[in-house]
Amino acid sequence: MKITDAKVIICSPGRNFVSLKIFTDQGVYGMGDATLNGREKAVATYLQEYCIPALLGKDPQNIEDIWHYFYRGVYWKRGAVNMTAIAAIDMALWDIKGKMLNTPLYNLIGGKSREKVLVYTHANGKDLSETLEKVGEEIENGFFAIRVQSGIPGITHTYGVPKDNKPYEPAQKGLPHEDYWDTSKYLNFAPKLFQKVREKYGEDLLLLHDVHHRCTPIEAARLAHELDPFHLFWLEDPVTGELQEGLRHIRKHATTPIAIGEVFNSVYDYTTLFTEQLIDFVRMPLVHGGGITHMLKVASFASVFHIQTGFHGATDLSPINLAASLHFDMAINNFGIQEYMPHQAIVNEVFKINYRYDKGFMYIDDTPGIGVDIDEKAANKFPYEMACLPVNRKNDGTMFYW
Ligand code: KDG
Ligand code: MG
Repeated sequence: MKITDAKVIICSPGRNFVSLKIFTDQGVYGMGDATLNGREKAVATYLQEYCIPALLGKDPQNIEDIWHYFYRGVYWKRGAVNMTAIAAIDMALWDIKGKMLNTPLYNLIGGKSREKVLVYTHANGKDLSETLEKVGEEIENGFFAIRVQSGIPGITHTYGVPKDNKPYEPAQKGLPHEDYWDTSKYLNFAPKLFQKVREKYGEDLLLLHDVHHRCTPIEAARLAHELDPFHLFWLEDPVTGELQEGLRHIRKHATTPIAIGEVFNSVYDYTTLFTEQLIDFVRMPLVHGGGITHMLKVASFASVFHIQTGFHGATDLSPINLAASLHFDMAINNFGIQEYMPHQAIVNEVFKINYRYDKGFMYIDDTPGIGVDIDEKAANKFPYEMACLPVNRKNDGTMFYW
């Protein structure tokens, strides 16, 4: 069997997505997600200029070998652009294998470990009272795991809270917009928010919160400690994760579970975090983490240390990634939870999906392979529009993490 052709499809139904389609001499093709929010064309060009020419003629059945060809073979290992391109190739190859063997992806990676996938959604409000209302609405929608983010008194616009009641989408057209951030205001407010949520909705709700990389290790330790009484399911990205040792501070002071890694792309980003048991959930998604082949290894490594998965699933990851993640979530033993931010309806005009949400869980059908296809005619109606994630400054103008 041989790869005969491959193409990159860039479209923007409400937001930008990059997809890879790999064709074979057996008439079967595979689909992979290659979307890297705000840097879409970097991955697309890398695929078009360097990866696709090298793929032609290779046997798509040899997924492991092709993975290492693009990981080791380029010499320049790791990095978000590289690992996203490898992920797209890898997903498309697993999709082809499933189609050739006429079986869904979850059967190729161990079969079903469960019948449905626990998901969490987002509840966001411009202030505390609106946030409490939104939590109530999501409970009505059947969710029992909810990520809570709120506007903070004294900060005009906060991460995770949509502007002007629009659907949440942090990337904005053109070059990056500038936001403003104040950690001390946030640290004073966050414990009050979770106290109110618990008072109003009780102990049973699974509560999650995303710090979005904005604390120093010692600030994160204070926050995690002050949130301990509210028994969060997880506290996400309390610190920017490059300094793996920084997580030790949090562990010394708190038992709030920690999720980290949506901006990671390699198992080597996790070695200290795993072996010292500094985290509880792996956030790195298939699409940025080198695909299914690499993430199977990361998940196995994590399982040794009682660490579970909780894959990133924001709307800037395409339906192909979401479907592949759901197969993965179904199959592995140490699955924890899956983030689920529904795409806007217009996205499903382009992507034909095989999953559904019902009462707090996601279900995936048994279409062979990953099971998501793209309608290229529909995709052509939505051309790429440059959009970037914002940048953050402190009130004296200092550049900060977004
Ligand atoms: O592209 C960036 C978003 O995916 C990210 O800001 C969303 O942090 C996020 C989350 O946890 O969903
Ligand atoms: Mg996050």
